[in-house]
Amino acid sequence: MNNFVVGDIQGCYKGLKSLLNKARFNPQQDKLWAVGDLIARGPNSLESLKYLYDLGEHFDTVLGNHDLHLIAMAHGIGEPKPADKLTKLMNHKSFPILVDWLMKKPLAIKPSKNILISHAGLYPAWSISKGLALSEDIQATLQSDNALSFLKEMYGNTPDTWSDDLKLKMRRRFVVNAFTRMRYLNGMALEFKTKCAPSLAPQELKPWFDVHNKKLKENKTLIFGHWASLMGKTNKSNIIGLDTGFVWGKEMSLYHIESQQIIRHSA
Ligand SMILES: [Mn+2]
Repeated sequence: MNNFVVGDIQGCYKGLKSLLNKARFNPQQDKLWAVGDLIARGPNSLESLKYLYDLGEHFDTVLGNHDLHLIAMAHGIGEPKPADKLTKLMNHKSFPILVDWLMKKPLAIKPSKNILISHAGLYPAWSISKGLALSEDIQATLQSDNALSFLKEMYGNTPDTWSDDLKLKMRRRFVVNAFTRMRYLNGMALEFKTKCAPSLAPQELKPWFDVHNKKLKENKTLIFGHWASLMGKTNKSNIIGLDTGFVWGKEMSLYHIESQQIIRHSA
């Protein structure tokens, strides 16, 4: 059995299928993991989500910012943007089933002992086990009677810095932002505006993976997506960036866990 981790799919069903064919992914034997942002922006969000759902136990994912926004919209919170091309998905008879399925997914997941997958990365003050515990709280909340109030309170850029003393609502918002929207930090504060590659960023900003995490052991690998302008370049062998901007005409990336090789498919 092979384990593969795919970067941001963003509704690019044909690209996903081409990449899986190139890697000889066997949907009966292998397992596909995803870094989230399964949908939005690309042309085939419905087909992408149905295909991944139909993989059953041979697929798992974390939630990205677009997936969480889809869940919120399914609850009447926020409007779909025309650029997200989600109308067909949201009007389809399977939409409620697909949303229920997504709502059971976590923000962080361990495909094996020394690997953590999340959409945007791991906030540098957190250990992997702390990140997993914080993710479990959000996952449980999404499956509870509090899901609607959580979704309503989820949006916003504050607080920008973690503290163990944050009250529940602010703690959950920070956890969602760190796991699904983080790119740069200014000190320990999340900065949400800058999306460019590190060589072009203001000096005071550091990519999250360049802020030393003294709770992260050297034998641990972090896999993330979300940041297309990085084009996978983190300059660290244990930090694997898989968003390589397929939806923007570049490449879709697939990490084979057993061989540590990356397979790419160009748009
Ligand atoms: Mn994203």
